[in-house]
Amino acid sequence: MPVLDPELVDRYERDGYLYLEDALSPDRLSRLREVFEGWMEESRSHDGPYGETFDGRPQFDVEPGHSAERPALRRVASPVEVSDAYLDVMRSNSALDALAQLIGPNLRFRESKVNSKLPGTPTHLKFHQDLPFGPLTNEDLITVIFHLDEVTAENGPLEVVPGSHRGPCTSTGTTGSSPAPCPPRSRHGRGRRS
Ligand SMILES: O=C(O)CCC(=O)C(=O)O
Repeated sequence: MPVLDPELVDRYERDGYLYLEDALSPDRLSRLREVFEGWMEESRSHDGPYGETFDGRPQFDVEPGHSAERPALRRVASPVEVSDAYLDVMRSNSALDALAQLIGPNLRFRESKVNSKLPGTPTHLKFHQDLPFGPLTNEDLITVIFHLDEVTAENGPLEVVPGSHRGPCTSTGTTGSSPAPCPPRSRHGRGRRS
């Protein structure tokens, strides 16, 4: 079912991103926040990465300087594996219909994570392109980000470069992992599906 009007579809194709307001209800947002706060509490009893995802990565990762007194959980890998609230949002949310409209209805879920941007922490998520950092081999992919807190200019807002999805692909920037070389452009490329 189309949920985006043609002007928004054109904007997505031109800029490479869309901002959808009120994508989750306040109830669902506060449930996600509550679960995250529980994880933050739990992290007090760990002094390094802990837990394990189905594919063998640490589930919970903490900032350098994390302690029981000042817990600093910076990332939850695959929260959908350990929380019904996150799983429920992944399975059903208003962005899904928009995704189906933009890249086609035969969607496959790839991964989920929570990035927590705590004040004054040493972890910096610098400008990067996901293609070499995934690394990804196919451009028929959309990242959906739900902001759990109010986003302000001061609290580590996501910034985008409109149109940069058209290239060039650069392996610069860092998320703490090494980028792969830019892959050749996929056969299908990005574009509207009929
Ligand atoms: O959390 C953010 O603001 C950006 C996340 C991102 O770009 C990434 O995880 O690749």
